[in-house]
Formats: sequence, C-alpha cells, structure tokens
Amino acid sequence: RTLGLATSDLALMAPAQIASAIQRRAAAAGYHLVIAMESGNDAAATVNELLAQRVDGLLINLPLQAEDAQQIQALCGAKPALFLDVEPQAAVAQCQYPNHYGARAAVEHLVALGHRQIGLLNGPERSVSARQREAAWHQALADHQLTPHCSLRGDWSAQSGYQALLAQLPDALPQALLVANDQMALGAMRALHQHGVAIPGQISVIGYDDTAESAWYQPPLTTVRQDLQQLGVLSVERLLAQLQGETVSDAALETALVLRETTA
Ligand code: IPT
Repeated sequence: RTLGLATSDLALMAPAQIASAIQRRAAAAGYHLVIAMESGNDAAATVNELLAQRVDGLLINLPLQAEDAQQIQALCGAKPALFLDVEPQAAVAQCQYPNHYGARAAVEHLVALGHRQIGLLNGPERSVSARQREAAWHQALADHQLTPHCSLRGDWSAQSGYQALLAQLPDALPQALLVANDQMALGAMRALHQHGVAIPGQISVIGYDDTAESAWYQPPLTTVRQDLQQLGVLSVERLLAQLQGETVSDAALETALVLRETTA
C-alpha cells in the first residue's frame, strides 16, 4: 500500500517539515510513501511520476491555480488526490491553512503596535500562497488607510530575503516589515544586523510559517504559525478517509500569531 507526495522544493523548510510529518503518519498507518519533487515547474510531470509507481492516493503540495489543479485531478482519474497549496475556489479536495487570516493577523498586530510605515517582503510571483498573503496584507493595510511603504520580493529562500533587504538598505527602511515566510525573514534579519539596524528597536519583523527553527533566530521570530506537523498528519488522515470512501471532515485549519521578540 503506497501513497504519493508531489511536493515543492524540499530544500525549503516548510515543504520539508510537511513531508516529514506526512511520511511519519503514512508509516504509522502502514503505508509506504513515494515522494516526487517538482523540478522545472511542471506539476503534471511530477504527478505522472507518482502515477507510474501505482500509488493508491496522492497528496499534492505544489502551488496550483484552480484550473491547473482540476487538470491534475483529472490526470489522477479515480485515485483520490488531496491538494495542499491550491486556490481555494478550485473544485478539488483540499487541506490547507487559509492565507487570508494569517496575513491579516500579522498586519493587525503591527498596526496595534502603532506602526504606520509597513513594508512587504513577498514570496515568488507564481506561488498561489504568496499572492494570497500579499492580497490579504494589502486589504488589511487599506482597512487602516495605509499603503505599503515598500514592496520587495524573494523566492522563499533566506538568501533572497537577505538580497532584497540589502538592495533597500541603508535608508528607505519602514518601521515594520511583513515577510511572507520565516526563511526570507532569516535573511532579511541578517542584512539588518549587518547594517546595525536594531530589531525590534528600529524595525519590527514578522514572518510566516513558524518552522521548527523560528524560535531559535536571534532575536526569536514573531510569526504567523501554520502548524506544519498538524498539516502533514491531517492531510494523510483525510486522504486515507477518501481512500476508504468515508466522508472527509473539512474542519478548517487555523493559523495563530506567535509573539516572540522581533516586534515591538
Ligand atoms: C508554503 C510556505 O509558507 C512557504 O514558506 C514556502 O515554503 C512555500 O510553501 C513553498 O511552496 S506552505 C504551503 C503548504 C502553502
């Protein structure tokens, strides 16, 4: 009995920690897990790799627009598939944290601290989650009559966060920075430290994910927590329920704001 996981780059912390939880939960249920990592931005090819290995069901952690997800679903035919990073309006089974609430909570926190000049460091253009987080930030800022002080972009990696901030330094710094994931926040903080900018004294930084490392940053990172462990466990349980023809509970997952020491 075999499950398949099609995943984004496992060099990234969040997909790696999700995959780890999936593997453990699948093993506990007596399932072998086959992993296919996306390369070259070709979701269909990645899913076909899994189908060729005759998996019984598929977990798809690839950023997909609604139409693309529906095509992948069609590719899977009668085999159950569950999507972890898809536009919510897609007509496919999903298991994911709502980006909208998490991103809004981050803005509300910074505004409550009195910040008015808030900058953005977003993820890659092609990521559905990055686009949703950005849209929610913009909406939440607008609700407070604010517009972004600056808008930067990275590719989810720490290095890209570092480079985005270096391009902005030494001046033109906002009072606070919303970052679409913790890894980019790590790089951004490194660039700020290098320029002697005090966190949170001169700039507040808030991340997104709460990966296992985020409590160990210096200072420990304030962030929007997606419980990646729980996401992995739940996705396997829901896929197995689909496989057994049970009705799948779609109880909503909820992000939580984790207050540590990078915001003030
Ligand atoms: C999403 C992470 O939040 C982000 O940090 C990045 O790793 C991205 O994945 C990679 O695709 S989590 C995803 C389940 C929406």
